[in-house]
Amino acid sequence: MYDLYIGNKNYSSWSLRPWVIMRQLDMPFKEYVIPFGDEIQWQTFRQISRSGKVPYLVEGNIAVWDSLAILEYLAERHPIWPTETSARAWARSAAAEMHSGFTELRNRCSMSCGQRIQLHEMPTALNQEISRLDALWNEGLSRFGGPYLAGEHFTGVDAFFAPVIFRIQSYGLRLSAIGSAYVSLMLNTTAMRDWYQDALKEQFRDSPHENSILQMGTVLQDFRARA
Ligand SMILES: N[C@@H](CCC(=O)N[C@@H](CS)C(=O)NCC(=O)O)C(=O)O
Repeated sequence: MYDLYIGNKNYSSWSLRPWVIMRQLDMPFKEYVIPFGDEIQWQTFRQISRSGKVPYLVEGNIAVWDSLAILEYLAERHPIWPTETSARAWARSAAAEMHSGFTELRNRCSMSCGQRIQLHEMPTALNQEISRLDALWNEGLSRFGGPYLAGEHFTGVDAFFAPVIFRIQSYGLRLSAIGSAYVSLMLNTTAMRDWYQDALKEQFRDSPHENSILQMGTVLQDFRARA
């Protein structure tokens, strides 16, 4: 049994990555949600976590932090990465590209699963990242035959792009027909639906996240439970 510490489901993009694959692959785990902005909970959490950040995984006396390290730890025992070598190499490369890149998308389109937002502007750098994302997804889907990015099964690379799936939905970002079909498929997986439903139930609001969204765009709809 694993213990997984995560942030609010509405906002915590990094937490979604391990959670979604652990749920999708039916791994036994207990989740602990640490709401952003709740100082008491964060202070308590910082006493057990080395980085003070979520996601954070504990198994017995072993602790693992950072979403990439957590997936690699789980990969020692679970089918996180594709079995075929070239698919695995591609999946790891694409996941690493997401982990260290797409900063414009990350900064301008803060994850907020339950909201629909119209961005004030679409700078060239953001359009370039969306084109790159679309090209990358098209490459994986055509090379490995879909329906997931590296082939028949939901793997670590799908988990790494899961937060982007919610960002595309929230900000109405436009992709090719193949890219859009992949977004729909992902939104309909059991694990993504479960996360989304939990996110909508959250009544907690974190001012830094809310303010960053208002700075970048106009909120068109908010499906979250009333604060
Ligand atoms: N690179 C890390 C990033 C983790 C991260 O920044 N987590 C955010 C929440 S989504 C956090 O814990 N923020 C709280 C803080 O910095 O105090 C990962 O992949 O896990």
